[in-house]
Amino acid sequence: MIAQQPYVHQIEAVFWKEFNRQPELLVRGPGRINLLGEHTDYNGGLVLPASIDKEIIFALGKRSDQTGRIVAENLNQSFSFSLREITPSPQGWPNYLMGVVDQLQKAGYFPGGFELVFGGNIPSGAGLSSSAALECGLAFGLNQLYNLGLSTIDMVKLSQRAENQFVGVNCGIMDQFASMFGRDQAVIQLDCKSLHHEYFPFQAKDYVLILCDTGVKHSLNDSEYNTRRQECETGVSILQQYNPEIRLLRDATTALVDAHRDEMPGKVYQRCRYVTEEIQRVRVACQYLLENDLTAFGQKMYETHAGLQHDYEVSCEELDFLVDQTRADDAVLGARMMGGGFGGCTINIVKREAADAFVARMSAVYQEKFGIELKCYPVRITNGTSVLGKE
Ligand code: GAF
Repeated sequence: MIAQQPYVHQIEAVFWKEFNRQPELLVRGPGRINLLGEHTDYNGGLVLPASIDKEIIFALGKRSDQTGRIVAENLNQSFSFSLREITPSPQGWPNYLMGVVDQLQKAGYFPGGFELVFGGNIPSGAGLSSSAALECGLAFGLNQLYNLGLSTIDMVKLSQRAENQFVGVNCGIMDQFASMFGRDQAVIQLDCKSLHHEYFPFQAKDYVLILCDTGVKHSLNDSEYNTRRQECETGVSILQQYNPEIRLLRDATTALVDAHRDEMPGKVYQRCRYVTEEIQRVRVACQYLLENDLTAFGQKMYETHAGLQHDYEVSCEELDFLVDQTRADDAVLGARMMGGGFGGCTINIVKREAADAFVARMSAVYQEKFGIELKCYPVRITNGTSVLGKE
């Protein structure tokens, strides 16, 4: 169980103030990190995420009508909608929640109305999947509140569809899966094709995971994400001409991609090679975790960064700078950009005893180079979405 944060009481208090009663249910929906396996999920490959102690708390209660009344505590905003007529809102954030209700209904589940206050400590825009935490937390909460009978994997898939179809972001399944299936002190090796998953121990007693937030989000983000997906699909269609059994890049090997290099446009070749190498890297790195060899694991993180920087081309100056700054630091075992790219955070494995010095040094050099205050978040791996108090 993780220690309850002071904002849990704040959220309960706001629920009282708004709705004049206690919430019936408190749910915790965590954000996620990803240790390795970047841009592999939509290629059916392996990823290695975990849910963390950056979270959204949901205070929920039933209503007797068909209305959803929502208060976003951090934003000091509220929103109401009819469950009978769900249409996207220009306000943005309500779409992650309405999308879940919409998908529940499309799948034949009909929760009644609800009152919701949510808030937490996931830094916005840092790439820690507050969107997946929102979707999964509400799916989980309504499933509990109304006894809908959905399985955990149903809720994951439904939350991903909410993001794809209602919000309009063409993400893979990693973020929602990690937010739901996370486990204390373990990373999840998820096969994004079969959805088979295994937990690998990540008990970095002498080390701490620190996220360094660039504070930037370059606008290329969404369009380039979709372009990468298309480039991977182009690669698959070329490989398919020779190997009809290949449906996704995860069905190919680096050797096969190399064998067809001449048939592929240069960028398509680079993307495909990165993806096949990255999937293999996850396999090898998990073996290192079993051997408790975090030094070798950290080297794989640097290899991933190089692939994302040079072959997949989703990094940016700020991320590269932060990773480069760690290379000569003996206290850092591994560092890389994390998530979709073009901004957000780097993830670093740092010796616990050197963590404060690491944060101070990184903040100073980043401020000097870019004039931006570097926010650093030490994170702990926790259980996934759960009823608060029962995690
Ligand atoms: C974003 C997406 F939402 C994930 O599905 C994944 O593709 C990731 O980028 C890159 O690994 O977080």
